[in-house]
Amino acid sequence: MRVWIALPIAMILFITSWFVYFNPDFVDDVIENSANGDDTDESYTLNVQSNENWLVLVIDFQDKRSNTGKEMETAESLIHGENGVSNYLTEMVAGKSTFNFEFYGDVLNAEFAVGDYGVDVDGVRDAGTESSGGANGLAIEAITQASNNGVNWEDFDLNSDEIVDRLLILHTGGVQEDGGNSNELWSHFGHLENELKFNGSLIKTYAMAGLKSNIGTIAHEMLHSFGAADLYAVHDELPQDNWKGVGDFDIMASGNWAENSLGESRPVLPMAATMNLMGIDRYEEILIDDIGSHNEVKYELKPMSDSGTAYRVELSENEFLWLEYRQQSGLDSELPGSGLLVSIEDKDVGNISLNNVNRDSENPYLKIVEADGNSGLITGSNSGESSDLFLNGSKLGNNGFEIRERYGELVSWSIEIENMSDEKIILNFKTGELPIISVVAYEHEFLDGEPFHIDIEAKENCNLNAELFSDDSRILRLESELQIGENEVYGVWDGPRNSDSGQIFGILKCGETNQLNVKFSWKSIGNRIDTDFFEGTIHYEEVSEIIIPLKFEGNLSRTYQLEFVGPLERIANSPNKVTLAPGDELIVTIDPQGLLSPGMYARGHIVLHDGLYEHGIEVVLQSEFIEGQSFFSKYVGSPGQLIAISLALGGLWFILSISNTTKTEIKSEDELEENVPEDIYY
Ligand SMILES: [Ca+2]
Ligand SMILES: [Ca+2]
Ligand SMILES: [Ca+2]
Repeated sequence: MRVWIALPIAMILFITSWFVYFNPDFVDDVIENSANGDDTDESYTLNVQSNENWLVLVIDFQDKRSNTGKEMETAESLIHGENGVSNYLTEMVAGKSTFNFEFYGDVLNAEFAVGDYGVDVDGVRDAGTESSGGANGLAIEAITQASNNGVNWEDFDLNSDEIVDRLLILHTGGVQEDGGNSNELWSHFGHLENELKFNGSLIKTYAMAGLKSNIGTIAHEMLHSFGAADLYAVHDELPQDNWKGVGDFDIMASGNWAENSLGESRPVLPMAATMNLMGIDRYEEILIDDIGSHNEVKYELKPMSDSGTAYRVELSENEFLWLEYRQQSGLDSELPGSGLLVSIEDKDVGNISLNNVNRDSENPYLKIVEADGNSGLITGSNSGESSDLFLNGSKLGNNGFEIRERYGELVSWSIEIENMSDEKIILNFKTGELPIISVVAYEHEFLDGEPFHIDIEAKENCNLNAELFSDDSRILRLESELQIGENEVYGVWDGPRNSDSGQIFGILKCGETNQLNVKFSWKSIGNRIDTDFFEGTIHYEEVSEIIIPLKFEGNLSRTYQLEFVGPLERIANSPNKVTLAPGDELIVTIDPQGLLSPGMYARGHIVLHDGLYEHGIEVVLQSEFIEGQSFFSKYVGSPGQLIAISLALGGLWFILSISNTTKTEIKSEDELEENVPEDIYY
């Protein structure tokens, strides 16, 4: 090669190499941003709008080409059929919104076979082959083809923020959720790993189901677009829990599987709390302070399947009791029974926008108050039964079925079903003496020697006194001069504990006046974890262990269940359960499963659970090219550094080629570029 060609190119490569070597973060950040999902990325959803407009795309597969035109007809009948999706949505909003569906004219054609998209890899649903891109890849193909053929995306951006809000993709393959094999696709609401942009409109999310999915599943996935969360027990990390969430009472739990006697899909309505999440205005608030002490108010509830209105009562901050008349009629024909459905929603649990709420039956976001008290949904012995509903004459609150808020206070009111007919339920809401104090926090677990403490908010000054009984035969005394506002109160036990856990119950008084009937659970624990962050390196393709040093409070051992959250979940596979004592380290096995390349970061949280206790350790792992601390691995850890070295080698190649110029033909620039040794780093 001639010197005047080779030398400048070599110089550019050396300089670039120098820059990249000393600024590897630049390259690494680019790689990380393009290769990793972000676990803090919140779901993009938009509540139900008064004029809904949905784009429906139908796509077939390379091994299942449609040629009859029947697929569009099937799609039309799923949406517009007598008991189809459109009818479901219209009744769900009690006619308060209109739903329009635009069917894209032709069946779109996916490049690969069903199994290429649907194959599950290492337990990851529909990961797909590398070339197909799995379920996400199928969505991208459908969206791109439709766009190239002239879809006007703005029509489906209902709030004009340039983000497309309503998109349903129906495919012609089998469906895994309904007994299909693992090479088929699970219906889902998906987020595109890399959002698409067409004519200024961003596409971030889509709902996907199959033409073989039932109406309930299609509607369930579409409801995620409105902000509804899954309400079956999504916490499959904790195997002991057989909880069914809210079961057959909500389309977002198992209510999407309801069928009539002919086996036709008849999904039930969402519960009132879910409707509220989706911005559907179908409830009214019962305000206890407005009712005042020693008063009675009657409320009428029409069936939710007949455009009824639900009621909501605040129990404590961000905690609500929901009351709704669910009747086996209309959309709710296939409910387990008819009556007053009572549920408790705790908005402080989980993260709704991450669809991570009903994780743990001990700490639920939304749970049914089962009128039969048999906890069938909690234990998983059934997914809802008619006896879960309250009927004529039932009482609940501080009389009849006890309702306590999350801090153990018995409510200061009661509800009686005075009359229940096919048309309506009449409730009699009755208040007792409304308290001037309220428990706003309490510590339910103690290291040995730690005092019992609660936080109490007072509306007036109060000379707090209480003698509470613990079921391990002890007495806990609380005495404090409470000022208006929040007060920290410590208890004094009359003796050492006689068991590891129990309940404390009794009456909190101000002076001589009874204020609150309380029941606290308590538990003795061996330790708490005090480590919040860990950063380390792992081999990019071999199975390895990370050792996380831990700081503890307390001196004894404690057993934790482990959950891996975020991208970390895909490579961390054990342990699930571990017993830790001061001095122990947490050892986690990492299996990259071919997902990592050198220098990539895997982030996430390791969450340690024990009952209501949850402690997260933020983890940042960087994958290394070569294991160990050899000279090479110290200097070559990241793709940036590898790129730097390849650039330098490229430069060297040009320098060396100078001496051969007399024998070498002149190469075109394209060929020169091809000769830069790109293949070293992957
Ligand atoms: Ca699959
Ligand atoms: Ca939008
Ligand atoms: Ca039950």
